[in-house]
Amino acid sequence: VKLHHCQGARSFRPLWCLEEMRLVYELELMPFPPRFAVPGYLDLNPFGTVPTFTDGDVLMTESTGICAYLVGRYGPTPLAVAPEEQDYGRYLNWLYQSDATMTFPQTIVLRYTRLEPEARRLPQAAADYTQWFFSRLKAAAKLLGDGEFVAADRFTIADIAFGYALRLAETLRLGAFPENVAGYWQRLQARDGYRRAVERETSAA
Ligand SMILES: N[C@@H](CCC(=O)N[C@@H](CS)C(=O)NCC(=O)O)C(=O)O
Repeated sequence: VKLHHCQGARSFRPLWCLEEMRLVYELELMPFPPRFAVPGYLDLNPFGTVPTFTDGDVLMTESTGICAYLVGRYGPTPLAVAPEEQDYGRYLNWLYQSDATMTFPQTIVLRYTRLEPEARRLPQAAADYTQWFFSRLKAAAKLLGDGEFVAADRFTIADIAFGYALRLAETLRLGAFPENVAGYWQRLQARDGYRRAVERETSAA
């Protein structure tokens, strides 16, 4: 399997999953944004975004969807929660909300504080979407409670999905996390799989 990745981008989710599962893979690290920076990239992925993941004829472009593919196709693994398990719904909810609710507002902040040229920056949009993120994070903190992981009392790809949203917020220096979320994020970063993913990303860079 092959993963196209840019440093710090959402493609870190499948990279982390590949490392947690100890699968063999090829990593292509590209400059950001690849749609402009990598000639021909749009022919591979018409969205021009990262990740792009290929497995033979399979082409995928959604970071959390790729994690779900990996645990389904290359499992069984405790990283997946099965439909028979009590926390299946909770697991799916965290999987989806981690990108749609917890990552999306941050991309607006990123764009209008850093990626756009000075003249097109929008401090008000950045401030509003930072606030949007923190009100969602407050709700997420309530759902997490004093749990060690987000679902099923074990580390799963739902933690990878949510963990990346926290990684991005930290990179963007959006502000302090609620205490239980801060402790949770520390625990995730102490994992061997997380560290291997960071090392692989760093050495590829
Ligand atoms: N929902 C997609 C979003 C993918 C996405 O928008 N990736 C960003 C990086 S985090 C990107 O490639 N942006 C560059 C662009 O839009 O050209 C996912 O979770 O993978």
